[in-house]
Amino acid sequence: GGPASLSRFRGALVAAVLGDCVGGEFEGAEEVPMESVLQHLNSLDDETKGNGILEYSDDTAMARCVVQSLLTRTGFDEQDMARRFAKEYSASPGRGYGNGVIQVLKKLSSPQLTDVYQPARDQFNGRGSFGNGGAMRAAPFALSFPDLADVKRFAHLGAMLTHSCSLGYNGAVLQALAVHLSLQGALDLPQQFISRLITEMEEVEANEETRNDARILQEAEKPFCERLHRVRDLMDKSKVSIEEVISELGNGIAALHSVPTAIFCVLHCLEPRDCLPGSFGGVERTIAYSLALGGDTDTIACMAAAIAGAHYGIEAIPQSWIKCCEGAEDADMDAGRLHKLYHQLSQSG
Ligand code: R7I
Ligand code: MG
Ligand code: MG
Repeated sequence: GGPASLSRFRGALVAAVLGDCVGGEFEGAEEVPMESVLQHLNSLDDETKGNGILEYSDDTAMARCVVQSLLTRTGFDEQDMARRFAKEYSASPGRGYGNGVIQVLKKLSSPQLTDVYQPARDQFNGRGSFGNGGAMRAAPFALSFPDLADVKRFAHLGAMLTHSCSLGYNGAVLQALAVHLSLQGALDLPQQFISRLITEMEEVEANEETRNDARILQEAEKPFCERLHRVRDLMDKSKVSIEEVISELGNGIAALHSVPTAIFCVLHCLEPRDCLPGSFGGVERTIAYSLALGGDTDTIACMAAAIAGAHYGIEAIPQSWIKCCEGAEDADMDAGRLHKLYHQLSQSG
């Protein structure tokens, strides 16, 4: 489809759910042989095996809250979004939430709470969380707001409800920017895509909070920009090993060690790869490759798949995968609603 087509919206939101559901199998595993990944993915096609339904985790649970809030409020409403996070957590606390964020979600359900951003600020001795929990649910911001400045602003604020460290919320901004650009067709020119992300993040990271957090955590002055340069260097190499990707970009639970990694997975899988079946389309390649990195597989696959899905569209997603992932059909319906909101906002803006 063309820029911002319905197929791209559906592709992005559905693929994100698949990445989460399918990636859950290997979350936290240190080494994941590609053979195990392909075995797991092949079993999705085999209905007789009766794999049952793969459940989604906190990644999708929170993204669904973001979607419902943006749709119901026709835009960003921090009170409403915070309430939905809290309600979702108390209804299904067993979705695999990060250890720290649970405290925030409990505090957010208190009726006495006046500032919904305060619980997040109290995390980790007042420094805030740098986990990837803000980034894992950032795609819906790109699918709601046509204007780039709005995508950045609301992805930032949406992440701040749980992640007040710049290394957390800037990861959410980067993930939303990547989905935004992919939706416009920017992955047709991968070199320009990565350059564009670097240019945008130069601006996003040009402030006191980012410099402070980076200094305290002993990172480069503009941590995400530095990582995106590493992504570009890896893109330029003719051969890249899994070990190299992990050591250069990471596969961990910090946004800094997972959002640039997810972006690399998408870029690396734009073309067929020897290690992946020739029958795989782009979304399948991206998810398979993300899982083979090990570590925070559900989240890296979820974020990479959202970006890839916005590029390839819904046609690139196997029906059999949709059928065995909890919440995939819902995501498809919601994508249609977000597509409407997006085009409604682009006419009024
Ligand atoms: O970021 P968050 O929502 O976790 C998301 C991850 C995804 O992989 C999900 O799939 C789920 O498995 O969890 O939750 P947080 O608790 O805010 O952050 C995750 C973890 O990062 C924390 O439990 C800490 O171990 C670590 N972390 C920090 N550690 C030290 N200092 C995050 N921020 C800090 C910090 O400032
Ligand atoms: Mg999860
Ligand atoms: Mg995870």
